[in-house]
Amino acid sequence: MVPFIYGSTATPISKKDNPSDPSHTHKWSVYVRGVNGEDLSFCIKRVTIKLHESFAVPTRVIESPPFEVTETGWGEFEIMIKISFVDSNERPVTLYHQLQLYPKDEAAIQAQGKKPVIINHYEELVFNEPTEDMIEGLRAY
Ligand code: SLL
Repeated sequence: MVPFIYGSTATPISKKDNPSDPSHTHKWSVYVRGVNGEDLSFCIKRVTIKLHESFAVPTRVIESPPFEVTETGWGEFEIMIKISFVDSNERPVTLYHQLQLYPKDEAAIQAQGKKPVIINHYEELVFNEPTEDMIEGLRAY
């Protein structure tokens, strides 16, 4: 069993931080990583992250860690995250994450200032027949 985190962090940016596109209000990252930031490449081969179609290149394929996309933008949307494994016998796993730029309640928006909005989901990968390499990797995890 491999515990991991997927989610996003988003920080407001001011126009002068992003003069090329003043409509962009936030800088954000979406990621898949170990619960303490560990590198999961011992079992993850590739992470495909599908963004909203308003992005010039919506599908991002990440073949090496960090399995992460950082962007600037203006809106919230659902992100598809597909995880493919080193062991090709393991079926890829598809997850959905709602990108959140703004805190949920009014009080938090007032208090926010430039603090990031962080939404993390904790999940576990269960491999029925882990390979020797994976067992070795898990020992180090
Ligand atoms: C909304 N349904 O209207 C959502 C869509 C899309 C956000 C949000 C694009 C950035 C760029 C961007 O931030 N799209 O132009 O590269 O709120």
